[in-house]
Amino acid sequence: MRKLYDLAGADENRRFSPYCWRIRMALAHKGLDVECIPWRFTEKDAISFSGQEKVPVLVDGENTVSDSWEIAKYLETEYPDTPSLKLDQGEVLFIKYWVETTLHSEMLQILVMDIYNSLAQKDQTYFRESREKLFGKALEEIVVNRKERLLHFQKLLTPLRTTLKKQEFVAGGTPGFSDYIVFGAFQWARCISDFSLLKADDSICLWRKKMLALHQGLALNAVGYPV
Ligand SMILES: N[C@@H](CCC(=O)N[C@@H](CS)C(=O)NCC(=O)O)C(=O)O
Repeated sequence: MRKLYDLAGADENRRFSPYCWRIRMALAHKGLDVECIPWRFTEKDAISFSGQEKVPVLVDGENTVSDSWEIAKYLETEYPDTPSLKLDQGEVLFIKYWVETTLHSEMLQILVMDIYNSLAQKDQTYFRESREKLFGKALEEIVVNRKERLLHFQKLLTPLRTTLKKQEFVAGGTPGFSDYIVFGAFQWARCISDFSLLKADDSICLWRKKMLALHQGLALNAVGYPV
């Protein structure tokens, strides 16, 4: 059986990694079954066989692949007869870096306390120490101005919003890995926090609804908060 090491909170069914979500969606896109194994930040030993310390890690028969981008490329090469993730368009890489450097970082500063509060106790110290070092302040201080930050975040979404007014999905008429990359970020938020990132009339909501419903509601049925 194919296995995916997947970040979990105190509740092992709360799976909230944006990087793991892109891969879960990509596997479903290709119709590939997977067993998702709950993994906590401090369980580095459990994935040491992959030669690095982060999830997602995919174990597919004899093959072990880590890093969501490498996994997506692996799936395209290894399963050429399944629906394409449309990785061959070079722009996907731009989406990846835009999401990772801009969206994730803004979202983290909005959600960091919600993440902390949802973590298994053994992960909380590690998470607090590593993230406070990253931002140079206490987690509680990072989120104090999150209402103002939200307005800035919603502005950052303008290119996404405008694109989705003109086409059904980020990748065009049908979803591709670009959609899963962007959606992974929104699903991260939905699984960990009840804080609303989008206004109800934001056109991005329509796309998010479609993404939640894909693959028999894979993302919609996950443990999380209503959007
Ligand atoms: N570049 C990696 C990033 C993966 C990543 O950052 N994963 C997080 C979970 S969302 C992680 O495992 N972090 C471990 C840690 O912070 O110690 C990818 O695309 O897969």
